[in-house]
Amino acid sequence: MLDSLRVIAEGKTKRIYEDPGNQNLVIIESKDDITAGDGARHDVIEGKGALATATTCNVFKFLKDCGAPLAYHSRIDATRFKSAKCAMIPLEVVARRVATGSYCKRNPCVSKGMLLPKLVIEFFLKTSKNQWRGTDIPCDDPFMQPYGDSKRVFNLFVPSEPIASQVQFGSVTAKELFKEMNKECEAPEGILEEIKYITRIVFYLLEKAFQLRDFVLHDLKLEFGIDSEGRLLLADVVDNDSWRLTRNGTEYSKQAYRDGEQLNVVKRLYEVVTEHTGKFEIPYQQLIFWTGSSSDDITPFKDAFIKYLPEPRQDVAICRSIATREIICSVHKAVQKAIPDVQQAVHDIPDTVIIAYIGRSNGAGPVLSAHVSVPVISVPATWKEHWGDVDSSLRMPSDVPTSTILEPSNAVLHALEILALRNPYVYAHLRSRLEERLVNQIVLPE
Ligand code: OK8
Repeated sequence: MLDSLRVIAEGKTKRIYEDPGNQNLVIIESKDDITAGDGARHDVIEGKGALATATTCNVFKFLKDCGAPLAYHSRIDATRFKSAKCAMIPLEVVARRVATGSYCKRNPCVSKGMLLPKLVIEFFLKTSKNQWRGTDIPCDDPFMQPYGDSKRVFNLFVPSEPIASQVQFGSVTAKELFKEMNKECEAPEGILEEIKYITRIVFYLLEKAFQLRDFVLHDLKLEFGIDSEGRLLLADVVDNDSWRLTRNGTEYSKQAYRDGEQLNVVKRLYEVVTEHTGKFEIPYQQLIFWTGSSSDDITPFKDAFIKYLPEPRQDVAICRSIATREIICSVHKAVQKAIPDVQQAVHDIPDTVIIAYIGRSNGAGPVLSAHVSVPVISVPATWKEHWGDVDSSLRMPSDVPTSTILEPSNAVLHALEILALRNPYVYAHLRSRLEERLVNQIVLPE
């Protein structure tokens, strides 16, 4: 059956076929080959193609649930899946949380293993046979360094040499990238910015999903394409060859093969990663807004919730994953109702955080906190007029661990940070916002 399909492209580790049933789709088949050093090392590991397909499909299904724009369509069998037919953008897009690999070669003043609190996003130009648009170049996949603050022009460098000791051997503009694909593109710089944004979000989603399974994602390589309707999509594959990934300091990704690990060990590492990616998920969680009266206006909390957790930008099915619930009940006046209500709500969705927004004597948060085992954040509603209201949730008896936050938006952010500990979707959005104001600092030796 496969023999009768037309091969559109073939690389070292995969083959792309036309889909005979749909001209807008292709079939991506993973092979058992594993290579390193641009083909310098090459082996065949029986079953690697099936592990690569399973990992890619696990990752793409998870990313789809999170609203990422994907070319991925559906799995066919052990080694093949369907994907939207895309004109591929000739870029390898790398996100880095930890300095390693070619990054350290280009930046020798950065020590290997240094944490990059602000994700570094890099572009490499995808080339083959040391050629770019008919011109000889000294290496394949050169590093693209933005020219000054320009988002339009990139100077080209050998990726494995210190940048400081090189003179660029050429340059490429955003427009030329899309010309190469025979796509006329009106705002190529905008597409590159969008690629960076999607890469960041995808990295954060996978970073948290792996953290929850005790892995550390160090870096990640993605590729993008544009489908027949002009949509920018994350395409190609995302498998154990696409990242560096450790657990208890042991390398589990293709880096283990690059480092010379035995093939049977490499296969076992790939099996473990496939198994864990199959368990990636978005948990079902709840944020309760508890007020003491219908006169307590929770609009600022709802606004903050939308600010920190915007609706996904893509038109795809999405579980936003956090159910919000409003409960109006004076704990002073109806304690006999409040306690079973809060206990039932937490029983229904155990992964819950409660914000108690109460005017005057804001003892509701502390009382709720004493009767459930989830975090309760007390927000005194009338502290501006009566500072003394704050005291009623500050000095607590033992075993009443409520926290007190004055600003509604900080209370919501605090609640989301708690939920983000177990929720890749929430983590991705909070982290994206946070990193807008972070910088990476290099400590130079004295
Ligand atoms: C890639 C991030 C890390 O298969 C070959 O022959 C070439 C192959 C290799 O292993 O040498 N190259 O497939 C590749 N290049 C980069 N990455 C690849 N998968 C990933 O990109 O997560 C790599 O795993 C940065 O890599 P760096 O530090 O080498 O630039």
